[in-house]
Amino acid sequence: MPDENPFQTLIELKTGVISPPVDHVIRRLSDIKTIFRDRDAAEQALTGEDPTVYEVYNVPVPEETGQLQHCTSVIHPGAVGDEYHMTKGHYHARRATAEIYLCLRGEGILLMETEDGRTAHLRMSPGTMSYIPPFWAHRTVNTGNAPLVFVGVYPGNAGHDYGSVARIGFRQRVIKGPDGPQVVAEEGAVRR
Ligand code: S6P
Ligand code: ZN
Repeated sequence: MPDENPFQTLIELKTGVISPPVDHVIRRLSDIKTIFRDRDAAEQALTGEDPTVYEVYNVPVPEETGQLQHCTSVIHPGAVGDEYHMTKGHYHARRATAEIYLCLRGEGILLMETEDGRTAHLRMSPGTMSYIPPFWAHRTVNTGNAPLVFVGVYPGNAGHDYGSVARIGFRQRVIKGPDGPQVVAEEGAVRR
């Protein structure tokens, strides 16, 4: 029997802010500095302010099979050394769960990889709807000068596994090249 009522939220397309107010996660550089390859540049940046790298607005939905989690992510423009601002990146804890990203604003690159070593990336711009299949880790990179704003929708029971990415790292990075953003293979061993 249905025990919930339909409901609706409103996304401000320019900022990604959802109303009425929902769970709001703020990731500052000090929280995620180890994900960038140029640790000196990260420490240098932290001698000044502690910039907000990205924010997530999560509509609260039960973490159960059958539900659909949905949220906006806002990655602020900027770089640490020659590497663009990006998310921590994760696998879903329940690996066999997919996700859709609908880009509302900005320019970016969605990096993906599997535990058996496959890699992929997709460009994001307003209107692109990217499909992250089950079993693919995902990290999003803002390669533009404006906030990268996108909607994510994924199964209610997916959960998040950050530990695997933190241990192993991503096999690809996005850096500033002479002709714009470049996707490069991570140097050296995969584990670090
Ligand atoms: C959740 C979805 C996004 C990310 C968000 C931040 O499954 O993929 O909402 O949570 O973009 O990235 P991260 O890697 O810090 O969770
Ligand atoms: Zn996800």
